[in-house]
Amino acid sequence: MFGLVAVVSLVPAQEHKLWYSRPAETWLEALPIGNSHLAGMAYGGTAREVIQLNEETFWSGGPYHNNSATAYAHLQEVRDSIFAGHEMFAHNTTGKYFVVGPHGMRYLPLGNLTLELGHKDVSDYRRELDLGKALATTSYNYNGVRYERTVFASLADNVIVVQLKAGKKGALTFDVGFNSQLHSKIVATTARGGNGQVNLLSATVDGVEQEGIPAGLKADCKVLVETDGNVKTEFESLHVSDATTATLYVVAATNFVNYHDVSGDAAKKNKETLASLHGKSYKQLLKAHLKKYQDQFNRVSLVLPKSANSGLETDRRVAAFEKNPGDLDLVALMFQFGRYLLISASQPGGQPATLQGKWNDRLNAPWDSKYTININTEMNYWPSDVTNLGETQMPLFAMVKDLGTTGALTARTLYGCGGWVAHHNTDLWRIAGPVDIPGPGMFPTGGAWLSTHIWQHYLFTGDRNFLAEMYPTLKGAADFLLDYLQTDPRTGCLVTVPTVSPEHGPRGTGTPLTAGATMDNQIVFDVLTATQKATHLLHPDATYEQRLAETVAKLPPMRVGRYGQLQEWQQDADDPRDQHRHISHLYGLYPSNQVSPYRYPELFAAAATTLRQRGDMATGWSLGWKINFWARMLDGDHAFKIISNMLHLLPDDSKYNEYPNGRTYPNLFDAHPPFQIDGNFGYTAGVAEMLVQSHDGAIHLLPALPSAWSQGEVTGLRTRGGCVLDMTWADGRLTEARLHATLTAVVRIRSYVPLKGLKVAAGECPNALLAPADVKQPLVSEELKEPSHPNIKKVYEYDLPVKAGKTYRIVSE
Ligand code: FUC
Repeated sequence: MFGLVAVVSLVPAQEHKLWYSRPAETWLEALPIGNSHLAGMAYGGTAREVIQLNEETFWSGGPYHNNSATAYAHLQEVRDSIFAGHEMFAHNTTGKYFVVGPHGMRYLPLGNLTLELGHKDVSDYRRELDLGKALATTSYNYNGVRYERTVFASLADNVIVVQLKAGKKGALTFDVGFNSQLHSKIVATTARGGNGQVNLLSATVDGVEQEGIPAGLKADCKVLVETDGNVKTEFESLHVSDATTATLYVVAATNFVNYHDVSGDAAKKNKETLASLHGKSYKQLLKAHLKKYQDQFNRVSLVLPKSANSGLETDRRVAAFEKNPGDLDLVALMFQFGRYLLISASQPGGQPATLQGKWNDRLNAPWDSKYTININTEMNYWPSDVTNLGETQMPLFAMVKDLGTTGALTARTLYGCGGWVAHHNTDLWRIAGPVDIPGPGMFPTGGAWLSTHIWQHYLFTGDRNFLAEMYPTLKGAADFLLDYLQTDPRTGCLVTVPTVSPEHGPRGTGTPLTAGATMDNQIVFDVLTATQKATHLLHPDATYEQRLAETVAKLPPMRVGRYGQLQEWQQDADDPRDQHRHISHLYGLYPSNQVSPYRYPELFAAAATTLRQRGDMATGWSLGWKINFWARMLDGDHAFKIISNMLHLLPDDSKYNEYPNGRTYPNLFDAHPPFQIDGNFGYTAGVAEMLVQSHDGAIHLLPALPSAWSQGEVTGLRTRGGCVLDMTWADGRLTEARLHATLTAVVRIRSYVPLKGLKVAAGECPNALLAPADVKQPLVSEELKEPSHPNIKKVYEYDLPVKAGKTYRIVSE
């Protein structure tokens, strides 16, 4: 019973809006807009509107590297000491000779656009962010007049557009200003041009030095004001009076060209952008923005039932969820908010999303608002492919390519290795050496982890051109590992050394410094097997492929420890009472596919034990990871429990003592706390992972649906193997799915309910893009062996031959 069908939605797509009945008082109540390059936080003020601004290339410092020249001479003694069980010696030695700084530059705020309106005692106030339009609006009555304001960061044109309107002719009077926490110079001008008066506010903002790296960047921000009223300059501001409508065009740029070139001309770039907008009306700009935005956003819809709380304003809704988690529409809103943020923070040609996306108002942002690549940056991009926003990952791939160059020098200088390495942080300048202190810093697989995204993107798209383009970078990550791995004299296995399991050490050694941490073994497995497959596909080379395969065969197997846990380290030294936020050794469960329920139930059971030991509460991003973990544990109810733990309101960081479990701010930003955007993205990826999985030999429909989500519809999720999937379910059972193929192949479908008229699957997975991981048998003692686990339910599997461009309807029996 399958064939071609028209694509019609079974349930009308739901409107998704954040809304509030009062202006934002704090930054965490303000609403984010962005187009990757520019970002803004709109407060919706009436006496005074503030739009806090960021420009994605505005960072401290300038081109530099942090490759320690003193490391290599001490590498062998560090390795020997770890193998001899003297980890503290390795810790101190790497602290002295490897992690020598600089420790990374920081992402800077640009400044604030201010509109002094003087409207006090307003009524009928509402501000909202419409996720369907990427448009923030504010409206209210003042003095008998209705005022309306819209703000958007155009995805089509490189500009933030602000429009103010008065419901009565000539009732709009306000001042436009700019201020910055950084040293800045502001000039307001009005000049007669060929097309009437040109009203311009121009600001130049100085960058800052950090750790001896001189400021290499300056920002330029220009605000062009068009209005039917009068404009005159007043000191450093523009005074608009007696207007009915005013439109502001905000552009910003720096002299950044790339990580080693800062010879750009910021003011010239802005002039060119403003010139490119010339002659385009507000309506045209909005239309172009909507087209580009909706082309991405509308690819996926998720409909879950509403409840009586769904009509509450957004922060109250979050607060109410804790007592009544029946507001499933909030779950869907939060899912789409993650997609909105990803579209707004990361577009081709731009920089990747930082720890705060592109939204940072602090001169000294938490962890410098840089790229923490021992989990956080990777998590930012987990929703990219599965929620059908593949292009948002291009900035990440561009950064990984850069690291392939900067990290080659790091690999050679610190370790005498080929290929390239990056540790646990990087920044705009693409540093690749270790930072901070050895515990987090000595993580030589940050770059390797990023490289796994290349292969995953290929699995989703089957795009050989993309793979060919990124192949040298992927291979470079593998080549580094081939050189870096050492034979562990205690086991004969090949291991990374020195290394850490991110930010966490085993009992007894006093430091995370170790050899062959489980996460590393899993990452190395992924990078080497991906490189072997990519080589075979693109540049067959039997000798190299064999070298990769032989190395993989010598990696340590995963081990199940004395408490039934998956071991985080080679030694059985996990503490079952330890609830550390990093659960790095479950990288193999998610994002990787090395802990298969069907192939290795004992590993699956051990991962469940580890997850239970680590508990259900954590920092924001760690909760984001746990949603994905429980989805991969095929336990929808537990995944939903973690979602519910995330949907606890934290009104502000200053209220943390009153709200110790608060993990979501009033504007739906995720709270570590402080604000870190990775949790938002982890959440969105996690919800997708509950609805479809495609990493373990089949496309698994509704693998982890919570019992409370008994009814719903999702459209447009992507799977590995190039399929786009719509599904509806009722009474907790799949009723119908539509599969849109983008590649011609045989796809294997897995389902908890029997499906009508499909050919029952036979033999190994017929589709290489869906293939499971072929990991080694885990080491587990006889008494800990679990033949099965209650989450592993009976499944039905089918093989469906599909043609690119066609749609297939799948119906349950
Ligand atoms: C790692 C995490 C912290 C935080 C920081 C940015 O150090 O352990 O929780 O997310 O990155």
